Amino acid sequence: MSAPAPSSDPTPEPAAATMSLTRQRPRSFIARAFSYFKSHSGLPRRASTSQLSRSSSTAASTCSSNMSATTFDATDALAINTIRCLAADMVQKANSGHPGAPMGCAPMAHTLFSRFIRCNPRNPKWINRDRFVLSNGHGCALQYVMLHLLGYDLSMDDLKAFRQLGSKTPGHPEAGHTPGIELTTGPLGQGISSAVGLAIAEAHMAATFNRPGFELFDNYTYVILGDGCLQEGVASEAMSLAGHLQLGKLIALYDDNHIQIDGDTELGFTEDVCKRMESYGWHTLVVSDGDSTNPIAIAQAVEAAKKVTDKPTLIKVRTTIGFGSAKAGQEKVHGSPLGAADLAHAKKTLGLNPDETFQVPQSVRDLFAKITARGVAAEEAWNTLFKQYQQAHPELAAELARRQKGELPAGLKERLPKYTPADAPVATRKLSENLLNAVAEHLPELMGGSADLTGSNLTRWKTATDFQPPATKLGDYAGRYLRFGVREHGMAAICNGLSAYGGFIPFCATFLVFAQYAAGATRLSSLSHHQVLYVMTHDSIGLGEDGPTHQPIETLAVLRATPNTLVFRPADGNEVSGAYWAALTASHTPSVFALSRQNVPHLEGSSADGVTRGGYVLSEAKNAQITLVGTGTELSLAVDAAKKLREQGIVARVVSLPCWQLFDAQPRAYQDEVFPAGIPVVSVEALGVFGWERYAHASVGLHGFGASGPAPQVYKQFGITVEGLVEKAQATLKYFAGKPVPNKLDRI
Ligand SMILES: Cc1ncc(C[n+]2csc(CCOP(=O)(O)OP(=O)(O)O)c2C)c(N)n1
Ligand SMILES: [Mg+2]
Repeated sequence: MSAPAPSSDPTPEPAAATMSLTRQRPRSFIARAFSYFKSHSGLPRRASTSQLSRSSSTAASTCSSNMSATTFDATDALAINTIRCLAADMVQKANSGHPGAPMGCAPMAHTLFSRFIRCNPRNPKWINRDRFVLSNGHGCALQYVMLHLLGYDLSMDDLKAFRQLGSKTPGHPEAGHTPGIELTTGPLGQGISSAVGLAIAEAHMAATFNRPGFELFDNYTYVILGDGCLQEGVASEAMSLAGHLQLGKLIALYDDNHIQIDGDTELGFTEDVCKRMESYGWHTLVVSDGDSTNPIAIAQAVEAAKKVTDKPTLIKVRTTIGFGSAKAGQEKVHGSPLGAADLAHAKKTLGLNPDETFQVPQSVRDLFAKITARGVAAEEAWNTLFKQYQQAHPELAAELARRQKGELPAGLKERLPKYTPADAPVATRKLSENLLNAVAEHLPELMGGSADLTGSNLTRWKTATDFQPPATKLGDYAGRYLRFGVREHGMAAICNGLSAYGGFIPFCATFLVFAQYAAGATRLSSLSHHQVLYVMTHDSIGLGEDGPTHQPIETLAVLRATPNTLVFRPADGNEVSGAYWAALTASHTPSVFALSRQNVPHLEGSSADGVTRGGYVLSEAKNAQITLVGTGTELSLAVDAAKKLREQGIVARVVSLPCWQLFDAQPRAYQDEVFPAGIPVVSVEALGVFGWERYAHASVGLHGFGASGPAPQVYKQFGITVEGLVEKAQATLKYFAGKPVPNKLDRI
């Protein structure tokens, strides 16, 4: 196992060091610049006064002379080791969890929270707070300890209930569940990617609301991330975009411990991470000793990062996983309790009482009380500023307050387009564009874009400005249209970050089939209650010639199966309006719009209000013998099939079911009106039939992948036609002749 290599040359070189703080240099420079602060023994040491003053004076010589004083004392050292031991105690008590990352990352977390992060534990939702994201979420014992010490509503008993049912301290951080947790993390790569969204949000809010003398928004986004996060593709997508967007207030600390579950990172992760990040447009720094309880080098690096305002910064911090444990530096300490003997050993090594658990020395409590007070005061000062802002800019202040409350602008519903059957047939993606053109100007919290399919997804409204660094002259930070590039997964994760920031309704777009590229993040939209609008076009075999690679046969089934997700497949203009309205008013739920490439007629009886109930009767018929149910582009097939059946003396009624989740939430009496008992149901959808057995006795749809060809021919090949539906209806009636028809709504 590679532990931090002791430096062979402890003499700092001021000139080289100064350069290293603004730009990543070859390791030799950096190692020498920071090695002075290193614990050469590899073991922790108490910060002595002489060491501190020496480090401090060296700090001044290695950085620009006006750097704010950043010194640490013995209480800081004790705090860092207390954090390490508390996290290890939590894992030990839970008999499961990850002690290694918290013990290794404690100096970084302490430095950030004690010296940099402005947050008010008494009001975790203060809008201009600095955001902290633990992207290596398996190390969450660390985050819970920090939140506890800072005075968030997280007690010592909550720490003791780590990973237990019903606790505030679940096995990975869950946004909305624990006060102070900004983002759900644990699926590696998500945290850093959504943090890019947080940083975009800050830049946009600042450009929109700040006025001379009123820096309402200037918060930083700090991230700790590990090897796993940097290995994940989603992180590359989002970090690449962050570099392009020049998000200078995004600062990521990389827990460079050379260890992951399988062992040393030598096994499969040997790239030069800093070089990669630099090529993405990031500023990079290296701290060669991240273990020290005198973490001045980390503090200096963060200070240096803050000075670079046109690039995000990655600080690669060399740490030792499980620092203090006898298993330090080994993968064994990644994800198992230390065990009683090793835990006692660690406490002893780190200068704490080996016989005590969950100990917090009074001096550490006192230190954190000061940090908390500083955060409370920071918000108070901001509140005073905001009061003055209200006087100076009353309209902007009211607008900001509205957005923070999550209230939609007055009169928005009236702006949604309405259609009649006399209107010309048009693709539902185009109807979505019409809607965006009608509402986007009046809905400033709407921000998003497409993964390089703007012309296909039709998501850019006529008056949109791109969100771009002003220096590029391609747009500005007040712009609301994001050019995500072909980065579907990063795009969805970024939207989660925008939503988590507050005051936004983010949207993103691609072909429906590529929602599966984004699945890691779309799942977290649902779990974390992020209101993200997914505009997913080319929603069936109806996309035609691009063929089965692009035809989303199973995608809607997955999304429909995901809890807290609204999936809409609207059939025409009124249904598109209904779908958007339902999504805009579902403030804690993501929505997916499955939209067509091909034109649809506006149907008699179609209803925006009906969509908000999930399903409704499009055309009723007395003494009906069969119900035809469809969604999206196939609803008109059901209407035509009903007419054909009528010619044959068979009475059919037609139901539109654009959103299963909303329909399932209706009272049973309403559901019974839509699907009356005793009448067989036949469904039609140009997708896989999976799932339709919930409502239908027979289904017209796909039983395998689609095919490449002009859409009408592809429909014909798979029998998704008026004739195919008529035949299926006839067969269904024949099957049930003289037999009872089971009620599909009867579920135990
Ligand atoms: C997307 C995803 N894949 C796999 C895992 C399981 N997992 C949790 S931690 C981990 C290793 C991560 O290594 P690193 O980030 O270096 O963490 P360290 O061991 O240094 O704490 C893995 C594979 C996960 N949480 N998320
Ligand atoms: Mg690691």
